[in-house]
Amino acid sequence: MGLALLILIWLISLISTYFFVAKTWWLPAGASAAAAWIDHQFALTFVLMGIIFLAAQLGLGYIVWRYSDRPSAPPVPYSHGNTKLEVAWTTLTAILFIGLTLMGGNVWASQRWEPPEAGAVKVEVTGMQFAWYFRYPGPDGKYGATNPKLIDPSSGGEGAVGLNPSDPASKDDVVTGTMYLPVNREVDLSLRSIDVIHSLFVPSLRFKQDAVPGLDIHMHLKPTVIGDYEIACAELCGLGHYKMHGMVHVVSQEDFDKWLAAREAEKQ
Ligand SMILES: [Cu+2]
Repeated sequence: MGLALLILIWLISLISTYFFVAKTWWLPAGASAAAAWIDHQFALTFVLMGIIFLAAQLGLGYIVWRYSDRPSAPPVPYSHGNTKLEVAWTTLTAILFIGLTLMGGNVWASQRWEPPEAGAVKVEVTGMQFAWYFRYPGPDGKYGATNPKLIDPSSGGEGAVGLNPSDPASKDDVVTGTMYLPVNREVDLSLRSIDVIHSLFVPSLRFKQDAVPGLDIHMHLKPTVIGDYEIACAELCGLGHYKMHGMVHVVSQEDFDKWLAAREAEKQ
């Protein structure tokens, strides 16, 4: 029985380690300025945790076999524990977890707390059950006022985000259901939600941030590769959560300007 358990524990540990090493279910190729940094942080965590996981599970399998109940097994002495060992592994675990948190916090802070580069493209993202809307402030660079009383999700577009048409700054605001971003330009995102908590998740851009009702959350990122990337909602937000899906099209500055000009023209 001890040998069967040893084989089972070792097999489960080695097979699950294989999937991490082979990167079978890994993130898609990174397409933003912070991607390399974030991937490095992921890899560091997985390698350190992987070594500890393997050592612990292989050790567990060995002990289960070595001390299983059979006539030839060595007697197991009663133990009160070892204070020195307990202090040592608690301290090591604390250093590891706090260290990784501080390092990961740096990556996050670079997108959250440090201000975006000057001249960043402003895009406001609004999450609602069950769609994403994207608002561009237009040539004046200013978002028009919104009013919760004007929110009408069934109207789509401007009505869905509650844009107030009587505010002059709202005249040139463009609201779309698909996000366009110019490549190699910093993007100043402003995240809102009109009902429950949603989370804007763009795996290729290594971006994930909650949109919370009542908050205007700023994050910035810089897409570096032209392409079409999938957006998902990463917060279970209701029955239609699974279909709360969208696309980011990262295009050249020229194509972006053309696209935005065409949306402005549609408003006239
Ligand atoms: Cu959602």
